[in-house]
Amino acid sequence: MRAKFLTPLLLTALLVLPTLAQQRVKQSVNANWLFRRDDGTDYTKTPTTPAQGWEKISLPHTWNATDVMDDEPGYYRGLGWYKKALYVPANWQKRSVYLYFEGANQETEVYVNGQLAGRHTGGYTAFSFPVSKLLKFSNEGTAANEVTVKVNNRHNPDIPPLSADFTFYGGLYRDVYLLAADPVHFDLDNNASSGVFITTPNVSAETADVVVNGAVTNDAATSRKLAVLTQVLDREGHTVAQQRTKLSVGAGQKLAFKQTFGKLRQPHLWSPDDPYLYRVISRIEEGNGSKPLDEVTNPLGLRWFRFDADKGFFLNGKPLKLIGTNRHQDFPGLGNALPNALHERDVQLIKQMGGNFLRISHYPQDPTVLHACDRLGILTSVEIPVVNAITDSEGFFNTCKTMQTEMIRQGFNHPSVVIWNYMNEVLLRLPEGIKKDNAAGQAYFKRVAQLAQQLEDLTHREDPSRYTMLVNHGAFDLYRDAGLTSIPMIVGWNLYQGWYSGEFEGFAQYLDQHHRELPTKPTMVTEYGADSDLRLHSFQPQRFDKTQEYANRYHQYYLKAILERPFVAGSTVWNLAEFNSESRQEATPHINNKSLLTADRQPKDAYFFYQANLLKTPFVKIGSRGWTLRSGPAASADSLFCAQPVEVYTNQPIVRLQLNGKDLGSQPATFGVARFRVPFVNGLNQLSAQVEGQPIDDQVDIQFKLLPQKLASAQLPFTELNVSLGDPRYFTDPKLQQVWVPEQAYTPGGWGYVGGQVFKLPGSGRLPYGSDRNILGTDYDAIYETQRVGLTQFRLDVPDGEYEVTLHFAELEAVPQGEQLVYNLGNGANTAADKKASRSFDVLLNGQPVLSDLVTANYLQPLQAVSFKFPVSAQQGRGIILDFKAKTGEAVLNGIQVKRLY
Ligand code: GCB
Repeated sequence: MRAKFLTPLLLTALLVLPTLAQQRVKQSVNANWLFRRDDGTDYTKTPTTPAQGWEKISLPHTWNATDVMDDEPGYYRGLGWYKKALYVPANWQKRSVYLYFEGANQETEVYVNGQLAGRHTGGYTAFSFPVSKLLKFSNEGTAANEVTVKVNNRHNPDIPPLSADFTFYGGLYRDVYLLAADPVHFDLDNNASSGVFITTPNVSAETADVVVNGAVTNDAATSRKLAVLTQVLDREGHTVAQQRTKLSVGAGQKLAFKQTFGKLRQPHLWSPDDPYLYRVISRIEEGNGSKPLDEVTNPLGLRWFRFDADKGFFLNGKPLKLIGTNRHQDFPGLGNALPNALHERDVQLIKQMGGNFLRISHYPQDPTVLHACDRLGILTSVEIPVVNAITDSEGFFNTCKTMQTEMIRQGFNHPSVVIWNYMNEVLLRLPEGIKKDNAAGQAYFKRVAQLAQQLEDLTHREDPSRYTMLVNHGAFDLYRDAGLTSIPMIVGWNLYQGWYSGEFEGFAQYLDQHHRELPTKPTMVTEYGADSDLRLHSFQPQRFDKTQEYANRYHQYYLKAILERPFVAGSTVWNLAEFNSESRQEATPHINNKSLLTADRQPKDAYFFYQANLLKTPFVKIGSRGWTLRSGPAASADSLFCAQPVEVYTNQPIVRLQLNGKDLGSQPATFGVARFRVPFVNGLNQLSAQVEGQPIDDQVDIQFKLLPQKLASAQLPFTELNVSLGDPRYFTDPKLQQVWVPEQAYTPGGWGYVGGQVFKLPGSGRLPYGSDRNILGTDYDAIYETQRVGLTQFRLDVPDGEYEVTLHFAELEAVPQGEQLVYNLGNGANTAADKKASRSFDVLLNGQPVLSDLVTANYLQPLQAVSFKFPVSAQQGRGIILDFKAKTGEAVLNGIQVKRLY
């Protein structure tokens, strides 16, 4: 049937038809569930009122919200049971009722009244099952139906991801819905999709063609004469086009329909700056439209786009550099079971950063995410979780294909989606016995390429209008030789030069290599990032020191290199926010902190740096917001300030800075950053930044603990000192409001160590100092991970008085762990050859032995934090002297705190 086009005058007059009550009903059923872990019982058949061992919960829920943060390696990966009493109204008896799950990780069986409704494999896509035949309705004298859901997050070699740098939280962690439709309805059995698929084969500034494909199911007992009415509505609700298609659908039949809306005039285009959405309402009618039977609504964004190997990305005919982040779907304390508002908040944060792109990594996420992207104007790529490796089995191949199909069909109508991706760094972890250059390796690479090709072909069949992408780690030849750079339409690179290995410059060179060697292949930088633990700071940042300052330098280099290369279509920072990766150790165990935001979504300086470079409205922010408790030595023996660098982020040319009302002058901003040296004084430092000619400014209050060069200084009376040994970094503890300063050598009148050297993990290719192991029994891993080895004294020439001294130790030389779990994207980097420590030493405090025979057999246990607190009196101007007397091997010290009591 031909589309009917309406004149603008008529359009404004037409409003949406009223929705009728008896159409499709969809209601969440998240409340009042019961949960228990596996105890060997089959709970599909047990009665509804379980007495013991069941926990009352509501959805979304995961059973791993807390065990992923404890000191026990691993987290529960197994079976969990959910039960719910479900009341279904009597008037649904003749309707088609479905249970719809937005996602459950990762193998799910759903039972209704003890009978299997369906099974689903894979943790990140939605699924739904028809349940009408299994239900009891409330007029049948029975109170409730019992829904039992069995969920398993065990490792299953046939289900991706096999391994990855994130946590595979188990549970019913997304919303569950009950849906009741007329027996005549839009297809409800198509991979939990909406059953209606919209494409926009031709869009220009002048006209747009819209095609609607779908299917109508007739589950009624008789054949029906029907019509599908589809209306395209603008944002105000005016109908801009509509079309009615007649269908005769036999009993039990499913019939496809297609509606083509040619040449919609002057479409209001969708773009990041103006994410204009139309709505497409499709309705099944019977008898001249008087009886609507079913209705679905889908978003419609009119835009066109292309990727070019030389010039990057174009949206609506104009070049647009795609800049944004990746995202994981977890939050502290909640695991992956987030309320929708937190999903949406992350998309808002990308928008507020000035970003226009989100790589939804490494798996499809809650439907809220794509809705928010459509609405806020964030372009996206979505991917299935084929990460690190594949299993060469029919089961694995089939699961991947099902996942890809579900992902595409479920996300099909979102205008924000421009790319479907299907692999991430698939050659990072070669399975047992497989080497790059052995025959098994060659056979494996061939299978990976076959799977990639199958997913590529499937994606083109499912959705020829989007681009495909395959994402690799920075091993160019490996992926090229395996054929993986020629299969997808876009090659994504995850590049960490200057982090896992090499120097920053290697990043730019790598991009240029891509352009040179794959001149026809569009590319994106799909990941780049550096760890930054907001508590750690350094003025001599080094690779792998996890300080915010190193991460700042990293991003400042990378973004510039990306923007300078038009052939790079876009980039996504790894990662928007810190996320849980249970097997990670390092300064904050279980957390990957390569991010622009902390786990609870507080901005790091790098977030401001992106704002300064991306926002179009005037912007200024003083960096160090998360570093409002600082410390440092006075500039000289008699000065009362300490000059330290502060970065101000702005998109304006010049910034003026004031400290406590005193002008510190102006600095030009280069690539979004103006750099100052601020003479911090003891106590409160109020910094304020202004930009000329703009009504914007910014203020930060920083508390500074000025350390006198001579501890007996009358002007700066000694109160406390916290020193991290073997460490050039500052560590601020926001909870205890304490600041730890880097170690220094003792000088008379001052404080510091005597003798020894900085601990360095033997054979570690990338750690500049210290260890990256989880130190048990503490939240202050960073303090215990560094150490001075072989010191003979630690001295403080404090004035006479009463003090408390706390010594912190952890033995860092430890036997190797079974598996090195932390990601290693460098070249043979993390090959630390651990050895068993052999040391024994005594500690004397002002001549008194306070610790005798510290050995691994007593307190000095490997990777275990231990601390000792001692009261001490400083008398006759002798200060505090700690002597470290080694009997076997060398003495060590990880941290020291000295506090004046009175
Ligand atoms: C990667 C992976 C990502 C990791 C990241 C990292 O390349 O794709 O899953 O989390 O590196 O931080 O090592």
